[in-house]
This record gives sequence, structure tokens and C-alpha cells, in this order.
Amino acid sequence: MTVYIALGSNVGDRAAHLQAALAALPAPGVKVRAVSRFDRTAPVGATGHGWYLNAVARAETDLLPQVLLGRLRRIEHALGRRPAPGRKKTPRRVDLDLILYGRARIQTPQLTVPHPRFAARRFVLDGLAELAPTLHAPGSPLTMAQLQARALRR
Ligand code: PH2
Ligand code: MG
Ligand code: MG
Repeated sequence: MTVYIALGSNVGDRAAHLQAALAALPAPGVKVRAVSRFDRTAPVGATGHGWYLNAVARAETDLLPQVLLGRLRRIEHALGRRPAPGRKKTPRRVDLDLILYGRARIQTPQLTVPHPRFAARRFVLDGLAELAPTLHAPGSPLTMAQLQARALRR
């Protein structure tokens, strides 16, 4: 299965955190095939936070979505994400979001795929459009490049 994973970091040595997350991904069952540029982005919807470094990775996996999600969570924690109790949006060394899992549409309390906000987020679309400009997310009439162009006009 081809999957797209968004990476973000907004504290400390952000590039090192993204590199560490990418290095941790290829455990059994996950092969990283391509990584987008690392882009410096302004924080969206989280005022008072530092700037983010964002990227997107394409990987091949034979892990089930929930298992892959568990892997992403463990990498976040291993790299030192420490959410403050009761606060959802805390600065994080690394945030790993599963954006697409093949053509699957998944809606469970733990996981929604495609990621519900990816098409509105420049910091995700730029990486997706770089890696997969002609890809349509399941249910989307627009390609990643078209979604990016639309976001640029906003
Ligand atoms: N992630 C968020 C909230 N806001 N802004 C940017 N620029 N990049 C992010 O990765 C990001 C964000 C929640 O995960
Ligand atoms: Mg996340
Ligand atoms: Mg996120």
C-alpha cells in the first residue's frame, strides 16, 4: 500500500527532528520511497507557537492503518512529544499525520483518512503536490497540483 505521511516540527532543531522521524519510519513493514522538500511555514490555527518545518513522505507499507498509526505515535513519543495534559495543540518536536492510505477511506474515532483537513492546508498540499502532482485523493475531483493551485489563490 502506498501511503503519504505529513511531518511537522515547531521546536528546537526542526530539521534534525524531521530527519530523526524519517530515520525511524523504515522499521519492518514500512519503506520510505520519497521525501518532499522541508518547508518553513507559519503556524496555522495555533497562535503563539513557533514556526514549523513541514515535509511529506511517500512510503510503501504492508501494515494495517491502525498499526501504522500506532507506529507513528510511538515515533512521536520516542522523539519527545510531550502533550500538556488537557491541551491538544502543544508545541511538538515532531508531529506525524497519516494523510492517505492508498485509496482507503477510513472513519474511526482514532483515525480519519484521507486526513480531514489536508486539502485546506498549504503545509501539507505543497509536499503532496511535489511528490504526487497528478494524484487524486479518494473522493476528490481535483489533483494535488490543482488543490495546491486553489490554496495558493486563497
Ligand atoms: N500542525 C498543526 C497546527 N498548525 N501549522 C503549520 N504551519 N504546520 C503544521 O504542521 C501544523 C500547523 C497541528 O498538527
Ligand atoms: Mg498529528
Ligand atoms: Mg498535525
